[in-house]
Amino acid sequence: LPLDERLARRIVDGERNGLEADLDTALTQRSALSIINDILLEGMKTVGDLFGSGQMQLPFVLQSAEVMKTAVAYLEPHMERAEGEGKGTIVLATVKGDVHDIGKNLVDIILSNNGYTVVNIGIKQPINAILDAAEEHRADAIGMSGLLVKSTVIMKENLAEMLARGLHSRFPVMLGGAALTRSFVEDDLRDLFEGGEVHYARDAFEGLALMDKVMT
Ligand code: B1M
Repeated sequence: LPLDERLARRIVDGERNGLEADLDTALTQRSALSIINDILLEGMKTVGDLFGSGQMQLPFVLQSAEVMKTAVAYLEPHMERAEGEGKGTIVLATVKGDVHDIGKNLVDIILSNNGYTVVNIGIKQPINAILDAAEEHRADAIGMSGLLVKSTVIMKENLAEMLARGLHSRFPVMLGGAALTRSFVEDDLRDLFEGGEVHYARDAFEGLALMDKVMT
């Protein structure tokens, strides 16, 4: 197989042997970010399709996710870092009940490489933990990720909780993850979050652009 296809295949098959060597070769041809976005994420998409249609079982999805994480960790030192720092602090979490963190961690990498301080508190985080971290680190914004449909409900509850505590005007919120839609966030949730700021980011780059806008 050609290198690109072989790399995507490694994600689908959860095949780690020889991964670093292939990544090294790929790095001579394209940027680390392009390897992630244009090759590895395509593999992850195939995994999602196969799992969704019942052609792949969960333990294999987990293996694919592990290879994806290994690849991202290997590529991270090769990513460009933009000049400047101190653009702001954001607390990032995957919401309560949700373990998916590959996307959240990509957002972390992209923001960290572009001048933000990211406090990544991990997966399955209840709103209390998110708000405690935001207070403790004097965050300028809160980012919540979630991939399950039920996580969209949790996000809504989290915003309601922020509103109830009067914290909506203090922390702008960015939401992301595959189960969300732009209209759900920008129409439904925004209506609920009156007096606060809630934004949708389709991917890590939109997340960065959004943060740059929110912070100015
Ligand atoms: Co799960 N899973 N999974 N899974 N999994 C999905 C999400 C699913 C769509 C698969 C499917 O059915 N086709 C489905 C959800 C269905 C639904 O809710 N309607 C699903 C399911 C059902 C489940 C379980 C319930 C399965 C089970 O146990 N029976 C279970 C849930 C456990 C739980 O959370 N409580 C489960 C478990 C797992 C694994 C553990 C095996 C593994 C996760 C490993 C890990 O993350 N450490 C896993 C995986 C890998 C997937 C798929 C295949 C891939 C997800 C992924 O990493 N994509 C996924 C299929 C899919 O998404 N279509 C699926 C790559 C990643 C980069 O994309 O996270 O979307 P994503 O991030 C994007 C954007 O969304 C955005 O930026 C990123 C790109 O730049 N973004 C943000 C994300 N967060 C952001 C935050 C921001 C801004 C942008 O600001 C804060």
